[in-house]
Amino acid sequence: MGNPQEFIYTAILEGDETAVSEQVEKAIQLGIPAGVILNETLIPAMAEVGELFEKGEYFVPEMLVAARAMKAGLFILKPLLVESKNDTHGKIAIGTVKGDLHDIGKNLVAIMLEGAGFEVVDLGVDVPAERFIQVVEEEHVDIIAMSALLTTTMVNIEKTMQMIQEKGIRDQVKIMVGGAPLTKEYAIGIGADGFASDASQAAKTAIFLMSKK
Ligand code: B1M
Repeated sequence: MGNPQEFIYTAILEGDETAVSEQVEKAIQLGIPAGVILNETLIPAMAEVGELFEKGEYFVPEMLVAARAMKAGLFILKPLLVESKNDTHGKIAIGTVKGDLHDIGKNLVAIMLEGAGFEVVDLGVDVPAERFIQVVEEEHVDIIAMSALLTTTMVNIEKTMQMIQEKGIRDQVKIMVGGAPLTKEYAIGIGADGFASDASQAAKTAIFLMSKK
């Protein structure tokens, strides 16, 4: 018999949502920490899905079912990853920018931010600049967190920042950005206040930005 982590890995590659749920439950029962299941199994399995897509062995439908399977696992892990919400650090609106439908990384960042004590307003995917502006104006969020997974949608982070500047509300909000194609240099270049390469780093970055408000 293999261990549940091997089963989870294979089940994500096969897009088998039910098997992922069952094996994640089993791994938890065996005492494997949620962070280990996430970082050593779910995330590497998705990385392999990306590699198979690049090699032309997987196509969009396979990526889609793998993503659904990963989400099923994340759903079970979420309560274990979000530990305490008692100490509210501030309010953050998070979204994947316009034109971009990738939400697993963004969801993971939202989970970690909640776990770090932030009130999180999740705007979803394909979020236009106007919607980010609306939450700054109407919900007075402290931080806007923008995610982009495609080189073609990174530009919409810059466009959103430009529109926030033009609206005259840039000094009301801190802006942090992230997503696989982004770099710290890019974030500095476009004038973002913060960048994080992964979800736990994102929570640290947000706490740091609140200390600068
Ligand atoms: Co797409 N896709 N996809 N895809 N997809 C990638 C991103 C790609 C790298 C695959 C590849 O070629 N290897 C490639 C992008 C190439 C590029 O631009 N450089 C790609 C492509 C090309 C496409 C399409 C264009 C394919 C097509 O239609 N021909 C299309 C675009 C659709 C669109 O968005 N308009 C497309 C579609 C899809 C699906 C819908 C099928 C599905 C997404 C389903 C979903 O999210 N609900 C999908 C998937 C699953 C992937 C891969 C395989 C996995 C992404 C993922 O969830 N990773 C991906 C390949 C890969 O990443 N290796 C790929 C796991 C996740 C935990 O990691 O999202 O990186 P990640 O998030 C990390 C960090 O980046 C960071 O923290 C997270 C946690 O550690 N982070 C932040 C993310 N946001 C942050 C924000 C922050 C801070 C940190 O602060 C605000």
